[in-house]
Amino acid sequence: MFLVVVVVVVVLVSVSPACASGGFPKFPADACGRRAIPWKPEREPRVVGGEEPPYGAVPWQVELRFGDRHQCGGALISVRLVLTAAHCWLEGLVVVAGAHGPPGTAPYEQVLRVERAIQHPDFRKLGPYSHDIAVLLLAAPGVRFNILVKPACFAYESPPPGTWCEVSGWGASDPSTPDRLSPVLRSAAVPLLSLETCRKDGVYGGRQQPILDSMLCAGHLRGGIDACGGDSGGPLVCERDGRHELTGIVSWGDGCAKKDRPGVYTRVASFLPWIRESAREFGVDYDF
Ligand code: 4AZ
Repeated sequence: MFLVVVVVVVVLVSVSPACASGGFPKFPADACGRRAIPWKPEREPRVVGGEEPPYGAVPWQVELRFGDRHQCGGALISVRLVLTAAHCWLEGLVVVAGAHGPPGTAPYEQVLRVERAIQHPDFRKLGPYSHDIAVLLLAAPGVRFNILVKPACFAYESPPPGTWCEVSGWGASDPSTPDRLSPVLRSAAVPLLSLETCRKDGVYGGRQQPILDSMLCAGHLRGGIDACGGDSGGPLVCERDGRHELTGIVSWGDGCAKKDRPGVYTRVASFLPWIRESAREFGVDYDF
């Protein structure tokens, strides 16, 4: 009788998908971009810096830390690949998945070592923020996915201007103190703007950093809601058919939430061949 109980327990434990993923049911490998925790940030720009989503509602968000210090955001695109901004990268960063509040306080935090990093070779070539993208390879076996920690889908193309997307990060929530980080992850809804609007004279026209085709602007020309210091490298996702696609990476802007100064993002769809090539160089599978 005892033996039967042991066998049953062993079989149950070994087939239970929950056990392989830290207490949460495993999700299929193709389930990128679907959130298990419902969340939709308000579209009215009432709070500079957005709102605090429930834990796990931005499952692709990672934090880049240097020691105990917050450095930047990033986004999971597969078990071992993270996309971030090139200007975020410095040797010795660790990637934290499943983070929410101060280090060590979220129940499913995973601290992951970065095995290799590739900054785009043209970073800063056409202005201080051109080609602001880096791919990080996490040390094997990579992230343990669960319903609160999973990748965003890749955006093969950017949705049209006017589409509402979401930006998230631990960046400042008060633009008058851009160096004071938010203690918790925040997220905000922002509409995409056309390149034409963003290049206007009263916006980013005639500046040291031109708005390149490989950039994307999002936010409100009237100001009030935006990414800010510390959000860099983090995700701008847009929903399509219930899946969230990584459309932009927080890159730069003139201040935060100012009138006629929307946030500028790296346009992820422009870098598909380079990301593929980087994944190949790392020797990891990434089927896109
Ligand atoms: C930053 O310093 C930063 N308003 C990120 C985004 C923006 C400005 C600054 C866009 O990380």
